[in-house]
Amino acid sequence: MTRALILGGTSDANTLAAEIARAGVDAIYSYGGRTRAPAGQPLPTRTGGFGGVSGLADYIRQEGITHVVDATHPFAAEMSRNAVAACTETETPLVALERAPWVKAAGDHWIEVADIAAAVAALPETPACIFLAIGRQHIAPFSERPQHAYTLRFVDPPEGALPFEADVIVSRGPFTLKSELEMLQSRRIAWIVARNSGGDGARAKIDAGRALDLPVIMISRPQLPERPRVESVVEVMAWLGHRACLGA
Ligand code: 3Y8
Ligand code: NAP
Repeated sequence: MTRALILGGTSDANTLAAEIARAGVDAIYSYGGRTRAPAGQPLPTRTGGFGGVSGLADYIRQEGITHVVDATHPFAAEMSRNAVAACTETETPLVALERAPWVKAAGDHWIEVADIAAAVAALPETPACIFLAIGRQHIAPFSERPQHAYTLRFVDPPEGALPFEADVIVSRGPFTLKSELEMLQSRRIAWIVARNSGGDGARAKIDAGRALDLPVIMISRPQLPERPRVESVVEVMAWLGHRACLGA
């Protein structure tokens, strides 16, 4: 009997949860607890870390989990690494639902960098209006370049002081081309810093950047261990032994 653990927290995970609920598959949706009011799910939900690899392995055993779907964000590297280790230890089938990275299109001005530190180093010397579209957790290194006027975008209002002077937009997305164009133009943004998240939920800023001929410092994805991966909810449902209703 299938009992799936969905490591969630993304729009793809939310689409998967709806399909799983529709198919009547026994499953638990898991959030890391990063946001104050995550979107509700049509599945039993748990929130917070498991306690590393051993905590996740114990959870799998105690909950009788038969399948794990890693539907976390491509930059949730620690969670993904732990899932590979815990599923290997407990011999539990694992599949990753991982959307393809964005690919540079004609007209894109990308400066592709490996990580946050390289993104900071890629910023111009002369003061500019910079949109940091990388959330809240990893912005501190940008305090090394205080000459710029930064716009940040968080899911929840900031708690406490920011590591540097910045203007914060509070919005959880997904975002539209129209709203991104308006935001970039009204704030006279000259540079965008983004992670190569892939998917549709956050690509509007990339399309808006192209339309406005803006340079985009694009942070590449972290390396993850080898694991079975698919790019669609339909493939996950087939892996779970169920037909998806999505456009079927
Ligand atoms: C808690 C679940 C939906 C899902 C929305 C997707 C789309 C918007 C793109 C920008 C980039 C960013 C950020 C982003 C995207 C979707 C999707 C996606 C980027 C929620 C969610 C959780 C989180 C955690 C949050 C991080 C932050 C990252 C904001 C829910 C809304 C910047 C990633 O304050 C914090 O601590 C926030 C932390 C991890 C990155 C960071 O380092 O700050 N996501 N995002 C999940 C959990 O607790 O397990 O609250 O409902 C999910 C979504 N985030 O359709 O409703 O791709 O799926 N999320 C990045 O760099 O790409 C926004 O602003 O343009
Ligand atoms: P991370 O750095 O890879 O994970 C750090 C620790 O947080 C993990 O080891 C685990 O703690 C806990 N954790 C993370 N995701 C979890 C989940 N879905 N369920 C239970 N525990 C989880 O994670 P992150 O990058 O902060 O991402 C956290 C959440 O936000 C994930 O659900 C992810 O899908 C979502 N998200 C992240 C981004 C991003 O840019 N990183 C973007 C959109 C959405 P233990 O070791 O104690 O088990």
